[in-house]
Amino acid sequence: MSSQPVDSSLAIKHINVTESDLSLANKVDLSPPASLEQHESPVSVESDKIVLATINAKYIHASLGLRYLYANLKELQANCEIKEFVIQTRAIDIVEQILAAKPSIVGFGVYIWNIVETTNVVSLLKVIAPEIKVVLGGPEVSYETEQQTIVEYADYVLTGAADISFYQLCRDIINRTEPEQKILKSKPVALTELEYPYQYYSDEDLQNRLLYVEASRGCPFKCEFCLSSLDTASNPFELESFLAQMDILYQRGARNFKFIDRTFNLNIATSIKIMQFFLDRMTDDLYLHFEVVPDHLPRKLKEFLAQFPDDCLQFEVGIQTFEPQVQANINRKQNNAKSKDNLIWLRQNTSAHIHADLIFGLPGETLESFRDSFNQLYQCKPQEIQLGILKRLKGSPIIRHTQAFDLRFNPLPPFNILSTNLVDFATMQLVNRFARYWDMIGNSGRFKHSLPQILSDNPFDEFMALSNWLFDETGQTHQINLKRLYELISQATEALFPTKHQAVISAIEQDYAASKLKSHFSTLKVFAEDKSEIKTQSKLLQRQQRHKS
Ligand code: B12
Ligand code: SF4
Repeated sequence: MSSQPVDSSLAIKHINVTESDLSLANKVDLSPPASLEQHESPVSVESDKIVLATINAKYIHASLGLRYLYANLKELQANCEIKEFVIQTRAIDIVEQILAAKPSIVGFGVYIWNIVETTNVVSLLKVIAPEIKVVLGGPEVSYETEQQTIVEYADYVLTGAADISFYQLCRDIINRTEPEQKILKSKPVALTELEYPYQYYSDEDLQNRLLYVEASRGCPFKCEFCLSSLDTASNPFELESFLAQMDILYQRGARNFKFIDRTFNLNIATSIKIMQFFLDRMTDDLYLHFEVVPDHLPRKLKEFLAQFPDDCLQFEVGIQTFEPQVQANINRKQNNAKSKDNLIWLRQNTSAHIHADLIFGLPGETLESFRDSFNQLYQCKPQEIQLGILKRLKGSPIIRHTQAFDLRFNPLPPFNILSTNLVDFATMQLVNRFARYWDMIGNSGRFKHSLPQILSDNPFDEFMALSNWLFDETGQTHQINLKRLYELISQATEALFPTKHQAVISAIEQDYAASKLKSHFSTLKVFAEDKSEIKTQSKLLQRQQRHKS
């Protein structure tokens, strides 16, 4: 693209040039100011063209934040283009695609999952086309802003919800009335003044991606590990107009709605109206995801939930910890008994898929107290238990405990906790691997018959033993192929719980059959060492198989 040698000092040089120099270069005749002449940019810039870009965690996640900014760009919208990328794309290719649009302003949505990649993109962009104004926004740059490398490369950072402030800043840049400060705080937005973004989900988005929607913004709770604890309240969008938007999406063929409201069941009357809206439009392929607080399911809401058919509802239920002292430390108000009763009720009376979250590494948590939380949650039988490791989110109040609990966080994304005063690094690693294997074995649903037999009534300890055995044996927590995983679990059971082995093998055979893997179960190496026993076993299984058929 550029014949210009890559000189990283250029970016720094550019930042030292005053804002007004650059705006003149851009807006008057597109030639660089005298001070930049020897680094003449090879990239042409179309007057007032805006690109809104972000790097999503995966293709399936469409960015709602960018669509809000785009929806509220008023007269500037016609000259704006959204460009979404995924984190696997090389920075240089992203830059190339952005430059192809010839923008004069590029806004980047910056999040914990893309901070490294976006920093690379912005630094490259500023070398190749220093005259382009780069505006950053999003939760990752909204706190501890000055300390971040990416901010050095940017022209502006707009912290907070920028639905309206991005428009105002672009207008100021275009009118050459740019603000002097680099870091600007967005004013709180009145939801009633916002244009809805949903029409900017394309038909391709509707077909292939998760559609994020929000009926409210903010959270009234104050769990200190979470960024939403900084919100003062949960503010609803006007329900009728919101549902009208959902109806348009539905009429266009959308069937996969992911509600990102922090607490969907906060206002029960609203939750019920939303439920009723979808019940009235029920189809076989409708899929709804909600984040709910577990201790607030009044009878009226339960009656509605029970009416939904199979495979339609998914609930993300934050438990985080059942340990009262840890809950107090992080300011999380949760009625544990009610939460457990409700989880059990949901499993017994609805077909909702429950995805329950626990976090390890919270201040005051020990391996033993975490084990208790896991065991209690396991007894409630959610289909999935998401085991998260505490992360240091910029701006989250949990940071206040850093000294008292000797919280040591990874300085690099995802800023995960490495040790606390109660959990050493080695233990943290054990739980990290436990979480990874749990995803593969527990949450995948591939071991539905065998896993309960392995775990019996001591789930945490038995799974920890399994996890440690798997890691000792393979040295891997990723890229274990499925057939091998069935073999490994059989072998681990033989080594760790020999008395259960025979029963577990039979259950694994059922799970294996459900997996639809091609090779016959009898070819699996279900014993670790004894080859002759394997042969006998395979013969035995083959005979049993013949009897069955
Ligand atoms: C969808 C989502 C995801 C998706 C990813 C989506 C994607 N695009 O790829 C998935 C499920 C993968 C995900 C994962 C995680 N997530 Co998440 N996620 C969300 C969620 C629920 C919705 C985001 C959203 O659309 N919000 C609605 C829009 C309107 O708000 P917004 O995105 O913040 O955008 C506004 C502003 O930020 C700003 N803005 C945004 N872009 C831009 C661009 C410019 C130029 C400007 C000026 C402003 C600006 O203006 C927008 C409009 O007001 C939020 C919680 C929430 N309700 O916001 C958490 C959230 C973003 N996630 C969070 C976290 C911590 C995680 C995880 C680390 C959780 C974990 N597993 O431990 C992982 C990381 C994944 C990874 N691979 O590393 C944190 C963010 C922390 C951070 N600093 O980025 C949030 C805020 C949750 C929280 N309350 O703590 N997440
Ligand atoms: S964890 Fe959930 S309930 Fe707690 S502050 Fe965050 S969004 Fe609100």
